[in-house]
Amino acid sequence: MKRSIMYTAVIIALFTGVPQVNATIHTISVGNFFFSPTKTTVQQGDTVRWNFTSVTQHTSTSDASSPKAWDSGLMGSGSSFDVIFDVSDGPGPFPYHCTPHFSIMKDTIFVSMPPSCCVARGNVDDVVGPGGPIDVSDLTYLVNFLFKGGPIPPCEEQGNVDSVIGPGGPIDVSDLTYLVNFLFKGGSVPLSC
Ligand SMILES: [Cu+2]
Repeated sequence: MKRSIMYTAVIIALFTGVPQVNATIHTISVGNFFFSPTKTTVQQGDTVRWNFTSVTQHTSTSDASSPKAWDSGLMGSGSSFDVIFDVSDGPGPFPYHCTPHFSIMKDTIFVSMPPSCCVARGNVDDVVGPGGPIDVSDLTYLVNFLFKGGPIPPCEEQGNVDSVIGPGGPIDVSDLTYLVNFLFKGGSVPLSC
């Protein structure tokens, strides 16, 4: 009984008062008849913001082949439109265009994936390894990411505690459950990278 009360207290503590880190905002100007800069590369969790600068209206609209769909609709000078490229969107690339000027206004957003970063699954907050401990700070990081809009794990695979699917596998509540079981309930060690 005592153990489960302590466990509950830890979880409640984790849901409150964890500081957050803001992701980067990448700005792209939309003029007559261009996007600038083009071929922007972002990190997972970053925002791309299109600032429309011309009186003539344009759009930022994902191509049919883009793994993520968005459409700003027609926007004129002074308007802006944001898209967040999240872990669940995968690595892309994400081609897009301006609907009325699709033949001349084209661009692509790239999302960089951390390459072969995995030291130990469950070591969610640490890319400095090997030997970094799997501890409560990893649990805190994962809760913050999943429920509080916190930063993505520095190595996605390490946040993917219960999976051997590798980069692109989802980080979800089952990973949190696996980590809680390991840390507090004598559950299995997180799977190998
Ligand atoms: Cu246009």
